[in-house]
Amino acid sequence: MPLYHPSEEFVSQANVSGMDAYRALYERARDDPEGFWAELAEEHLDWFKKWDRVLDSSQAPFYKWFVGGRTNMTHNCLDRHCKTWRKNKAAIIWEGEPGDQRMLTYRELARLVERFANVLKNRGYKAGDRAIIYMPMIPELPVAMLACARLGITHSVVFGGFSAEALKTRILDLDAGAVITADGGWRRGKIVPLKPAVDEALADCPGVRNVVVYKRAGNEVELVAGRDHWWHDLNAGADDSCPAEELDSEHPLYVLYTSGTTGKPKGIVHATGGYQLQVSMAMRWVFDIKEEDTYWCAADIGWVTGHSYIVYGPLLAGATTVMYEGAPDFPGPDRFWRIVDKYKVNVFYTSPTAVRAFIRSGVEHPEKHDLSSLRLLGSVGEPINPSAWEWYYNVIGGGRCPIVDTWWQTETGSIMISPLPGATPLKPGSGAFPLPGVAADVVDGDGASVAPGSEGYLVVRKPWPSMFRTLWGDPDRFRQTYWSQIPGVYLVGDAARKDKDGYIWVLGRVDDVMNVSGHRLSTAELESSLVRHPSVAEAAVVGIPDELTGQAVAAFVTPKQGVEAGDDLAAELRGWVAKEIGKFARPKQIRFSDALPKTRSGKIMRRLLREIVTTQKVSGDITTLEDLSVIDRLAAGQSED
Ligand code: 7RM
Repeated sequence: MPLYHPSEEFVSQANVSGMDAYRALYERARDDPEGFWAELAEEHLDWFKKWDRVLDSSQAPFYKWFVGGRTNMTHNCLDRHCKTWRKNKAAIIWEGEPGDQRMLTYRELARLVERFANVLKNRGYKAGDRAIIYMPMIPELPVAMLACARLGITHSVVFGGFSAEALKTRILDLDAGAVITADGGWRRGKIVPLKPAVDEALADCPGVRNVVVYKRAGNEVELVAGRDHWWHDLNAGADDSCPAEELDSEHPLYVLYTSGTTGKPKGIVHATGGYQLQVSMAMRWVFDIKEEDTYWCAADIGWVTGHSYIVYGPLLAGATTVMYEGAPDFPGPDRFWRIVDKYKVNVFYTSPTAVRAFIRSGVEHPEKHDLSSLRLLGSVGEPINPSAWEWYYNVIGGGRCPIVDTWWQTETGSIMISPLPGATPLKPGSGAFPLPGVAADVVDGDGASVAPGSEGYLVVRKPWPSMFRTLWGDPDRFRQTYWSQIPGVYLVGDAARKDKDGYIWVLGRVDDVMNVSGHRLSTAELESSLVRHPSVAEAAVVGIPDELTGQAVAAFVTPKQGVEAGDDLAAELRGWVAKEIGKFARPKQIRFSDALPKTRSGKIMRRLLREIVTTQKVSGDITTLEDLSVIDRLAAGQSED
């Protein structure tokens, strides 16, 4: 396999220049993690009050970082920069799908954030409260997040593609007191309404006292008197300045829901101090961020990638972050390259799913545009196939841009395993090595490191500053799911291989979590949704490899007695899932069968279903199967989307 070395030109300007520099950082962190992180925390962030202790492990796995320290995320993202020449630097360059543009300087962004923080304050919200943010990709989404952070209101962004039902579950789980939303947003030339979903969800959420609605798309909305307010009306009566609350380092900054192995999504809780430090360092080490860079992460802020690398990371770094509202293929498949060319983007971060879609639509689209401003590319969300990597490297990067294949999770908060672009020789498809301060390893079932060349479970052996602190309202599940299989070690849930040179190759999930276009989905969540449909008796769902989306959903459905199974029911179930969870979760394949393969203890054998959808037959062990004839009957009755 060829190694791709960074050019001398790249190495000489890099923040971490050469492998020796990486190794020095890595070893320093390994030998004295607390000293290492403390030094960086002093150098790269402001604190209202310095911490008493760097790390408190006394309640492990409920670790605490920078204990006793006081800080505020928005002070470090905004006020700090506004005291310098950066007050007039572009913080956010935004492009709406219809082609409208906005550019917000650091000072202008600070003004909008402080004003909206006053709106929330005037409505009685304060540190410790929770707010749900359900918005399109417009500048007011980061403004709302930062306004919450300024006051210590823990925010939870719900991806705009989620349905009313998914929104309701999250509002109730968090017991949120406010919802910040918009009338709608633009996607593929159409308005996607958001406010009606909020109305539907709120029918069952009496705890929400105020809904603030930003007018983006102009679609008609109903405002419930006393509860709902236009953003612009409340803003008009609010003051422009609002001091940042001096919050505890461990204050919960946000909760982001992610799929687990049960039907109930997990509320991943992130704290303030450690998170802002590690995210800052990733901007420097991984994205090699420079004062003059135009940086674009093309994710959605509804996922953790957008939290850490569209909003918090770039603003902490004082960088210019690009934000785009709409679909990558609207009005044509070259929209992304048009944006790169127009704003002369230097650092570009996207997902393997997106890269596969670009490959499918053809090289003529990137070739129409001048992409020579690009100097660094990134990938995140799933393993990138080596062939897609090479296409990305050659066609988009012109053979001159290192690719950082960044492995991390909602739980880890920040990038954990990645090449450093001016140091690491690249192997297409591998995330290479752990970042300094990250004790990642590949182990067997007992927690022993595997030999080079072997596969095992990916783990993190030591706490890290941006780690999630708990699961909202469910500390037992936090301990149980992540810290108990191998005592004291964080179990990631991914399988990985360490090769002869120590490069880590992440292979995918070991549990029943699917990854569709970089969106995590649990089988259980989908199955519960299907089974809620009046015609469905039972359902089992597995992920199948998909050229475009990485994985796609295949559903096995047993209809209720007397219900006619066929294309009509399949179409109805797809619509049902779209409404209950979101369009991206719609099953690609639906197979109807009168029974599902189960063990004697009643557990559905998804492994067999996976084999059936991929190979059309079963060759593995079926000795625990209760009814062998089920297998033969399962191949029938498939419906493709
Ligand atoms: C950032 C994010 C996390 C899961 C993770 C992996 C997979 C993410 C990579 C990857 C291989 C990568 N957060 N994953 N990045 N697999 N190489 N570079 O995606 O919580 O939504 O998903 O995604 O399985 O556990 S996430």
